Amino acid sequence: MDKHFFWGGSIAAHQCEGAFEEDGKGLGIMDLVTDGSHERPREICKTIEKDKFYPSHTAIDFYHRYKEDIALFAEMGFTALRISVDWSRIYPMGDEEEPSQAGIDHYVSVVEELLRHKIEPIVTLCHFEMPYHLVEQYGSWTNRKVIDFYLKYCRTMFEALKGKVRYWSTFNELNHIDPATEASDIFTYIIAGMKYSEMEHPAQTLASIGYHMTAASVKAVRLGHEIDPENRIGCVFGLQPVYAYNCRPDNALNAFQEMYRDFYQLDGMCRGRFPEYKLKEYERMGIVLEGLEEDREDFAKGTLDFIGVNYYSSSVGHCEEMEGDETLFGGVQNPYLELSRWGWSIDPTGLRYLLNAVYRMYGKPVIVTENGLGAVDVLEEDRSIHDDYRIDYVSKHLQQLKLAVEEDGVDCFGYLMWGPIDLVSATTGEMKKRYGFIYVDKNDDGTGTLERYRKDSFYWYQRVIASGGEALDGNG
Ligand code: BGP
Repeated sequence: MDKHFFWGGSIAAHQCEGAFEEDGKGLGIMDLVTDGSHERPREICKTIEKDKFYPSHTAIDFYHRYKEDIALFAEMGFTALRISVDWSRIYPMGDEEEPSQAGIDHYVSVVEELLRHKIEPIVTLCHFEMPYHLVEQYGSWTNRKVIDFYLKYCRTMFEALKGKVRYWSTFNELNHIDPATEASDIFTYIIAGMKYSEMEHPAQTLASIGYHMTAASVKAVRLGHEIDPENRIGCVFGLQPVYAYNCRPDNALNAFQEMYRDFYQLDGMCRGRFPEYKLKEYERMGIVLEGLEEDREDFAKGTLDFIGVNYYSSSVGHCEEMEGDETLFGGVQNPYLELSRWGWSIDPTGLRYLLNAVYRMYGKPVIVTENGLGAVDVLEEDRSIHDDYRIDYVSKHLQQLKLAVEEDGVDCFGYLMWGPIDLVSATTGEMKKRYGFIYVDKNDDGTGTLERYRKDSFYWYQRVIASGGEALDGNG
């Protein structure tokens, strides 16, 4: 791979930092979500209840251990790390006049530590970390005032990290909410702090949230470019190929529609205008959007510099001939693919398919901002962890990524593995669903020493990076 290709990983503040009450941090939406499991959904609370366990409150204590963890990433040879800033550390309530200096200082220190190790920081401005007060007091993204609060927060970070951070993402996975389809509570909550089942007019609410976040992103891109023209600003999407079950035209059309449902915001951010087809659909559904005229210029001038793709699995479009289990992100399970223990299909070819689709559609540089396998790891007595299944997963995906770049000509400039250090699962709240190259001694109930241990995959990824992506087989 090109020598400028970014090799690294992605983490998110609410899943790794802990320290949820330190240095004036406000309550973030994920601070109200309890632990759960594959079988038991996480509970979404309105206040913190004493007898419940909230994994984000302590997480893996990255807030205090970031130096030690960044040294481990450097040891693996990382050239990039995607982190997120927790909005509620900068503006604890979201609507204050002045930001919290302690919050800003913390992220400046983290970024400086990365730079000291020659690791490029890639900063997500909102990875499910909205101040809860903005939900309670203002109705979250249904209210256009929240766009202004978000932009104020973005300005604070663009200015604080000017000259230090060049790569930004306005949001993480603001997709998965489409007014035409039923959403799950956890998805609408992590994106906007609101439960789907409690929305009075779900279609209108989801459309407003989706539109306002898209408008917030294009405005943030403009702002970031004004503050520093060197800034490269993208947005991260959680995408998956949806295959047609067979060549019956109806099935092909349905699979297409199910797949591209996740793309309307990306269209809006890349093509200089909010998509006409979505407005037509809204008209038919009686949905009204506010601010279209006012935001027009921002859409035209705030197009993305790059696209971040989070890729985990693929699915099959619904059709009469096949009944299968529903997947988390829509569509049904593909009978040709194996599933992870959490029911996510494993489809390396899907990564090549998706990178091609996204690159050909928009012609913009693409980066894999997340990819990985959630699995149960065993810590042996000698503190080793033999995770050959993870090596196999990442290796096969990297082989497909290479084909996309070297044979198909996709301009993909990096691979960031999700959760290079074990952290709290977003959908289930578990620690046991581990992604890392680095094992963290922490259990689902919060017990554990928090010690870090290198897994077999740690040494494997180190060899992959050192070889510039050549040594992809299990033995390096
Ligand atoms: C993505 C999110 C991440 C991460 C990942 C894995 O959608 O951007 O925050 O959590 O999925 O999901 P999980 O943690 O539920 O296994």
